Amino acid sequence: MPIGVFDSGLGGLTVLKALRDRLPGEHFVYLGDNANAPYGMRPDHEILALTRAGVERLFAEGCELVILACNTASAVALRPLQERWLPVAAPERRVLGVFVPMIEAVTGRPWGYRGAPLPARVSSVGFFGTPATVRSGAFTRELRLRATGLDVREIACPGLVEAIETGDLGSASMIVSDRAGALLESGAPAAAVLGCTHYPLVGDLFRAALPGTTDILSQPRLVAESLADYLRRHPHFAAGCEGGVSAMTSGDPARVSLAARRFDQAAPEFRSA
Ligand code: DGN
Repeated sequence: MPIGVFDSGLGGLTVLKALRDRLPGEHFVYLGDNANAPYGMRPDHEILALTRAGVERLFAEGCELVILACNTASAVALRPLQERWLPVAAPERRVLGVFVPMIEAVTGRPWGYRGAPLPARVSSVGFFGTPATVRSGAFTRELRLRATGLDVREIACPGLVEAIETGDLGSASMIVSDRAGALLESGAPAAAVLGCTHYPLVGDLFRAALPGTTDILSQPRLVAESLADYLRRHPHFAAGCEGGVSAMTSGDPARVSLAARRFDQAAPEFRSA
């Protein structure tokens, strides 16, 4: 059966590309909620309702496993969906987010670790995200369950998604250097997470604004590695159909297909959800 990939819009194509590169034998169905994007400035109850609707749409496409490529949806909606909705609505299906692979990379131990919190692989980490993701505090909360003595600093980057979507690199550059400056006020962290689907698209700006000693973790690559590992442990969610990709949007398919090529030259043609 196909694997669903949900995003608020087109940013999740960065994750989809890494998934396709790492798992060429899988079939992915991508759903971008372009009609309602961006999510980053929305209240939590809207993000939850929209994410649930997106997951239901992907379930209707036959996906039994859905990845929330969107950090905002992962931060705000994943736990409520996994804990309260899924066990009742579709107990045999799974929804995974993009935070777990980052937590594993920072702590240096697997998600399933259930012992007492231990010192992490790194001593300090900076996390850049949308205002909704940072407001949720989900990254820090999940880390603190597993790691002691870790200096975690979350930095919201309002307006950065919008600047990237409109191709306004001047504004993007100003926002990145301002926000990196805010992070560096209390010293350079050992690692930094670009915790938004869009930020890897301006990864060079973050690289230039942060010292060379700060290790920038690549979320799309880590998410793809983590999914490959998950499928090894849960083989019944893997393949069973030919490798490939299809894409749906809640927005205007022609316009979205055109915009998608700006994110990824090889982006698939979108159909209406
Ligand atoms: N996909 C969102 C995220 O990763 O946080 C960014 C776009 C948005 O909806 N704000």
